[in-house]
Amino acid sequence: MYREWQHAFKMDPAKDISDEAIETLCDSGTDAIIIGGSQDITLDGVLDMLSRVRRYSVPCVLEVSTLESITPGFDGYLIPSVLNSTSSEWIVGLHRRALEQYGGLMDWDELLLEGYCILNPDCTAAKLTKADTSLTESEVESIAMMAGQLWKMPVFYLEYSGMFGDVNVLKTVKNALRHSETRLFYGGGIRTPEQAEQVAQYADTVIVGNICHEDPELALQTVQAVKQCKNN
Ligand code: 1GP
Repeated sequence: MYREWQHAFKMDPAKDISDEAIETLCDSGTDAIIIGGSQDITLDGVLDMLSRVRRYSVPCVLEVSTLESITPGFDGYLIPSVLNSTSSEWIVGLHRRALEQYGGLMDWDELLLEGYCILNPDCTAAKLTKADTSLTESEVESIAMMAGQLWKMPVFYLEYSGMFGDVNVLKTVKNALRHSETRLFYGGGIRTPEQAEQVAQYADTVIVGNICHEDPELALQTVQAVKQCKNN
């Protein structure tokens, strides 16, 4: 189903959001709600948000960041691997340990591997995963080729969490993935419909996060901006 996503909201279970805002965003015409975050993610927080989003028909997936917060009930599970991490822990380490524990119980069809490249040095995810954010554009291009052509990952996620990214880098990544089946996800700092539209020209899926919590009405406008750009 992820192959059809043009727009998704990412809601952080550790951040406040009202029931009205959840209703507005779930009924907005977005293609999916991703529940995920990188700090203070608890099972209680995930369950609370899942139950509030589940009232609506929009697909709801969990982006797994800690083993303790995994719970059944989602339409799917996104598994990040941070390709520009300087620690193998965030590329394959946690994954291996998860499988040692849960490998026998997995429904493999529900899982989606995301090859992340995190480029905002100030974001929590970059610090946590020890990402090398000093990469040149051509180094990012090589990582995208590795994910797309060599490893044939289903998703390459260009992540600028909290900061609007470099559209030239996005364009280069799109080009690097052109001969692969890999879908390009972009997320980071989208605060206006114009920014959403700019990114939608290159990213297959545009992900809007923080602003869901800060200004849901503005977040809502990004759906139409992306849909219009994609359907023109
Ligand atoms: C975060 O890519 C998402 O993982 C979205 O980023 O919160 O900056 O919109 P923002």
